[in-house]
Amino acid sequence: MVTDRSRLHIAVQKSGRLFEQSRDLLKGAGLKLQGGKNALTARAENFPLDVMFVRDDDIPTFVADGVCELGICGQNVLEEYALGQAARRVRTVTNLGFGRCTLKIAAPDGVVYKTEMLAGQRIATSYPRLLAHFLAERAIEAEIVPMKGAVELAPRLGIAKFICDLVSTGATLEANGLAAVETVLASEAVLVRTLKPMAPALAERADALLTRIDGVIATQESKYIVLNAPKAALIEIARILPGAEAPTVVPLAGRPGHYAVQAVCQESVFWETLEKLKAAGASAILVMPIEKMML
Ligand code: PRT
Ligand code: ZN
Repeated sequence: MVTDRSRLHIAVQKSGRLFEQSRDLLKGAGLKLQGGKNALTARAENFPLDVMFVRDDDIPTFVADGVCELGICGQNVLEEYALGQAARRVRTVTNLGFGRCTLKIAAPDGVVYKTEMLAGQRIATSYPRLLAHFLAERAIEAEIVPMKGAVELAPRLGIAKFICDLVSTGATLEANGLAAVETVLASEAVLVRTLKPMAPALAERADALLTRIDGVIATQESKYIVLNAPKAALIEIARILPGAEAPTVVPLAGRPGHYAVQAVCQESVFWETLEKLKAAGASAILVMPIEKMML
């Protein structure tokens, strides 16, 4: 594939569990994407970036080879790929907070599990390298049965006794009479960057986009809180505000000893948090979403 070296390229899953949130992240970073639903690429109108829609399994290769300077994929896919390489050729820039799942070993319901039990057994998985690594670290020899999909059927079909597969809600395991017994890898979507050298102008564009993406991620959890409080309550209130560094405290006009407190909270603000703030003496508490943030 020949790519225009004056533009950035980001590899994103074409369809599947990561597609929507990957697209929303890019939109949140202000990119206006052209191209229809079935297009293989989309051009950003207002940023020198092309999006390439590919299968998630191919994303690490695209980024490692420098066909795309950036990519979004699950850590599961990334680590499985990396274990097959002599050296790491992509760098994880940031965790994206979506696509969370766990690669787990599962056993038939009712098995009283111990790790050593895996020795000599057949384990079906779509992640043979991650599983091999897990077993090697524990000096367990077992037979890995690679499968492309429908791994959860393997025990019922007599192909393997155990499986090693991604789990999010656990419903698939449950429906197949299996129970998760061991964690191999906790995963979420990550933004990756090629380790191939980039021309300085392109690297600058990548940095600019990554700064925007960091801002999008920061605003997702962050809230802006404004409240009133008497002087005596300020220390306790600052302690309760979740993930807020150095709140702004300004005197309230006409109410001696009372202050307005403003803070960016970089963690979730729950009703319980508001109740605690009120109990500590806060009043007129406002919680507002933050639209854009540049850190
Ligand atoms: O076509 P392409 O190759 O791009 O897509 P794909 O079918 O290989 O991947 P896709 O879209 O299923 O998943 C993309 C990524 O989403 C994965 O690589 C993970 O990083 C992440 N992810 C998050 C998951 C899950 N949750 C998940 N639950 N990927 C797969 N599953 C499957 C799992 O394999 C099992 O079959 O969902 C089932 C279990 O789900 P629960 O909810 O029943 O536990
Ligand atoms: Zn895939």
